[in-house]
Amino acid sequence: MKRIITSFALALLTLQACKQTTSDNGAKTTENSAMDMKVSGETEVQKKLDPPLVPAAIGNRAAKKVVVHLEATEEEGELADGVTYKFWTFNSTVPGTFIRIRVGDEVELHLKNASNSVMPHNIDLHAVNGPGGGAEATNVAPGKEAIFNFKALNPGLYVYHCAAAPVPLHIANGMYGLILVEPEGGLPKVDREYYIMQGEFYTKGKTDEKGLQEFDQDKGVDERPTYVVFNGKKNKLMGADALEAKVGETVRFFVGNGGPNLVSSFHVIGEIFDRVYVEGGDMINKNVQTTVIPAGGAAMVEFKVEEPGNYILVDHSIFRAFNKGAIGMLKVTGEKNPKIFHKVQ
Ligand SMILES: [Cu+2]
Repeated sequence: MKRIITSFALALLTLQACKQTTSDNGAKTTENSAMDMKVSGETEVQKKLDPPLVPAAIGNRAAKKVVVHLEATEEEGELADGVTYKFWTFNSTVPGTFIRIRVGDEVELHLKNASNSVMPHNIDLHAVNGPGGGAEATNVAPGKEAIFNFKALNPGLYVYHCAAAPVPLHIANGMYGLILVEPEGGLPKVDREYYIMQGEFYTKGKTDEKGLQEFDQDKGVDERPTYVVFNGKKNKLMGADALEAKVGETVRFFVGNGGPNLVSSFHVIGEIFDRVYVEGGDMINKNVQTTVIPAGGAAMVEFKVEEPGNYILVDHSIFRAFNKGAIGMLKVTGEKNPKIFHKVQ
């Protein structure tokens, strides 16, 4: 009897020692074990791809050192057809370049500020454990470069943004993006991945008023955006820029919300999210119609496309979609499937 009790106590102790969080997606990393992970192999220089594209999946590789280059820029671009705006960006796109690493990776992040910038900029990555998410360490004057190192301890999909003063202005002008920290062993394989980030813009002129538009501080404070958009432009992901998939494929959207003010109710008309990584973390919700994405937050949504057609992406706070620009399209091609969907008359 004594021996049984001893072995039971031993088993309990072992269980305690191995305590770890096992998430729905099979991630088995604790912050402590991530901290102890050694990096190995060749240093990777992260590829710069423009949204809605993302770097290839990490898969099963070991933790390594990754060098990320970002450049803060201030440049004019199109906010809507015939409407221009002086955007502040990371790597000349809104949102900025998608950063893709795995838990345990050591990142050497270079933030350059373009020589023709007027303002200092920096970066706060929500994936970082450390003061300001790196903001103080990267405050950089025009023409200069700052470098800081961090180790990714927590898997998930995280927002990064500029946090230079005045913070709301830097975010309102488009300085945000996403960083994905994949769990050990990677994310489940899917056929397509796309990067979508919502943000609001506050202009002096009304929605669609032509010409170069200035930032409107009062509208910003009052949370009355002139534009709510995906990927930096009204109706950006429509027409030639629509996303694509084929019947039978699985699709994953990395969806972020830069804000600066609004919470997004992300929805795809005619589809149901089979899986949502709630708030970009480990928890998975299934069979979701609309997912809430807070300002400064993100979510991963996955679904299989069963029927050809045009599927419309919206913020289901619906005036934002049809009047202010938070609308996009996923074009699905392939064989019709009358068992799933057909018009009778
Ligand atoms: Cu900035």
